[in-house]
Amino acid sequence: MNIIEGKLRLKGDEKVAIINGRFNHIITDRLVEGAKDAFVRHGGDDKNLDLILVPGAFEIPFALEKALATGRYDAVCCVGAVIRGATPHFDYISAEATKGIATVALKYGKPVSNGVLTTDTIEQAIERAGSKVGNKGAEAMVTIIEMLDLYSELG
Ligand code: INI
Repeated sequence: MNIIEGKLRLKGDEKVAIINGRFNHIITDRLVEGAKDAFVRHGGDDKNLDLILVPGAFEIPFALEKALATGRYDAVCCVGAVIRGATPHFDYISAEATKGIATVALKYGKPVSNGVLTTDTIEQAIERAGSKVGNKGAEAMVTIIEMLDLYSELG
């Protein structure tokens, strides 16, 4: 059986954007840090990494659509934090962000990852933004790196 699987390697010339929904920026700033660190550690060039800021997770799919339409990016890593405790419309925002990211990604056929935290409490968000449960921004960037390699394998 032939197994086709992306490797965690970058050539160094990949152009990647991080889109960050700034709402709950105490958390999302840490996700951006994690994503940037993962990009550079895997051989990405800091000069090829753009950070696009939007007000909240709801706006991420709109910026994603615009960013991919420019043709400038090989992949986009989306990060944000939707926290139920502080969000009466939690379900609406998290569902729209998730659905929108997937819809736009399918339209452009480029690697896109969803690093938008959806948690019940701020404590759970902190745990996923560089403490007990790791950094979901870093994980989202690693996903992009694997998918970039897989897409180049698949041609
Ligand atoms: N946006 C988030 O990213 N996370 C949240 O927890 C949140 N809360 O709590 O409301 C949030 N709201 C803003 C939303 O994403 C939009 O920016 C806003 O509705 C304007 O369109």
